[in-house]
Amino acid sequence: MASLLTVVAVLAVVSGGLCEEKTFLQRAGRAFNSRQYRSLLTVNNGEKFGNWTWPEMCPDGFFAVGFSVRVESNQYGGDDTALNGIRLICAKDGNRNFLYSVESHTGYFGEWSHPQYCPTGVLSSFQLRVEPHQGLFGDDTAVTNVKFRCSSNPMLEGPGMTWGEYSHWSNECKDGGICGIETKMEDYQWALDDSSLNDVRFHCCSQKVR
Ligand SMILES: [Ca+2]
Ligand SMILES: [Ca+2]
Repeated sequence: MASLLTVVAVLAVVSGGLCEEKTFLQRAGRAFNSRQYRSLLTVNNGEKFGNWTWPEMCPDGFFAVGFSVRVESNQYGGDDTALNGIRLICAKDGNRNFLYSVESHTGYFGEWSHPQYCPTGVLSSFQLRVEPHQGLFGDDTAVTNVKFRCSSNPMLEGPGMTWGEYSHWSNECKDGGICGIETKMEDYQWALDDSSLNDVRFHCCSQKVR
């Protein structure tokens, strides 16, 4: 009996290890942009530089369950950009071993953070922290951080910068969850003042539509 239990324990360890190694995570890009969505979640404190770029959607049946951010550290006297991008991680039916990511157009500065996940459920609303325009000779950064609320209620805050203020919470995506992203991005300014990410909006998909 002892040897049988040992075998079971060894098998459990081995299969656990294999599952971790087999986690599938692939960028979806624009491959699933024909997915139907119900609404766009927006906030009203986005900055004015740049243009809306392109949407990227999780595949049908997938919803965002986590995210990471690309953030440039404090450049002090140099040109700061703070948040450069947000990457949504999409899962289907709570299976966290088979994932896609979407991010729309992201900026060129900083490092991607470790992903943060809802313990259960999906991302359902967000707040954006934005530093207002710093004037003609100031150093603009625009979006500096983001928070998401999970459908299971926990709130996740990115490891962004503390400049500026948070918006109100966006509308809540009920009976489904966040399923896509589109960024408003200032083009690279060469030797001038970069702000990178200026605003973001998220697609809200219903659980039922396939
Ligand atoms: Ca600076
Ligand atoms: Ca700047």
